[in-house]
Amino acid sequence: MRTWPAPSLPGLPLTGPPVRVFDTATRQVVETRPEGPARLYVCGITPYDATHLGHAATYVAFDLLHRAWHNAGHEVVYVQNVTDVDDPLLERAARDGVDWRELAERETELFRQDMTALRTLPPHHYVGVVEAIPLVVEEIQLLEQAGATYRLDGDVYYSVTADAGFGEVSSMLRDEMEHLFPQRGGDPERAGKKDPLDALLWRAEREGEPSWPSPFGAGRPGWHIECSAIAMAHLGPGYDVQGGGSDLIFPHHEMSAGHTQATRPGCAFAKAYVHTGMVGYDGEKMSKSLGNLVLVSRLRESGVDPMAIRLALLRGHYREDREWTDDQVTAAADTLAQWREVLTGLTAAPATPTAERVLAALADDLDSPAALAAVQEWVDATLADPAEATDPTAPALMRDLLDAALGLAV
Ligand code: 5CA
Ligand code: ZN
Repeated sequence: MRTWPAPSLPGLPLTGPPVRVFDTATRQVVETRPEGPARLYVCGITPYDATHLGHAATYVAFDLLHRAWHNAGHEVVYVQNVTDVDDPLLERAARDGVDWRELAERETELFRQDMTALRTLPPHHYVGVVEAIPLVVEEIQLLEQAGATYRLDGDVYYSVTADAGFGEVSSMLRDEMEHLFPQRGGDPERAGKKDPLDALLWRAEREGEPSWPSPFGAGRPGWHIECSAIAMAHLGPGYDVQGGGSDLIFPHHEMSAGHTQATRPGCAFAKAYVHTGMVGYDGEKMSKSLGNLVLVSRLRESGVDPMAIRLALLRGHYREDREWTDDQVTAAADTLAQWREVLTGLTAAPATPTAERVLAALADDLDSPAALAAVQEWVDATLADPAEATDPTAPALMRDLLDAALGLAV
């Protein structure tokens, strides 16, 4: 798929430290150790509605990781999918009487525009499921050969018992898995399944729905297999970070990892699994199904500076669940106005120590609140003491730092 245009990325005169992230599977902060390019996969949108601030928070968080790796001197290969055929998309298209392909393309295009406005670095491979169907079919065939599948009325299921490591991504107890599975696309009640948690790999053609020919009969992919197949084709096993919101820990990331590990014994799907907290609004998780959305595109249309949206999102730590309130963007706009004034000065307080602190904070599990606090201290020092604010190189360095490390064009 077409991705979106890359924002400019200034080079910095200093290098950031090795990047550490909280890994859900081992429940600790781990140092990433890319061998060759750093390899990142982030689960993309299901394009049946416009980008809301929860999505934006998640993609901005992984953009910080992309930038932290870049600033630590790594080349990065970033892959993101688009779930452009799945139940919620087909249901929404049917409800609204639009072609599912048109709906998907329209919302994906809006997402590209939102991501461009927010200055998130684009993925190198932006892959829709529809275009990845041959990859999905191949991956299901590998699972079949590994004895990890069974048929049920024309559908193909994955046996969770096939991966000895099942449960290692989420560390969830069976009870919790059974509770979450039906809420997140699973069908534990379906008669004939070997285990209620077994996941659908291929759904046989149904009246009025799109389908593609395959060795298992005409049909379409289940959800989790798309991310296994796309990640394996573009990154390979043991890639550095699998990312997404915490609502994807189970079943989605557990299953995507399991699908891959069942066919490649001894290989981990990813080295670390990184999850963002949920952004809420009016006391509930912001979600397309609940409809309590604050849309990035709507804020932009109403004249809000996208950099104020980005700054407001960066003020929370990516791992915390948080509540969006409408005043956050106004407060962020005020801060940006103050920073812009300081940055247009001919001199400022020396900025190298601040740059070191900012890069260190971001390399330490993407601690954007600490990075922003360091920036604010520098701004305050520059404003408070003109005698200290005499460094002519500082404004340019800070401008480049804000852009390269935080994605803020100020
Ligand atoms: N297409 C699948 C992934 S393969 C999907 O989950 N799509 S989505 O459109 O529902 O979500 C896209 C991304 O935004 C996912 O990483 C999801 O975890 C994240 N996300 C969804 N809602 C929120 C929220 N309220 N706060 C933070 N992140 C969210
Ligand atoms: Zn995914």
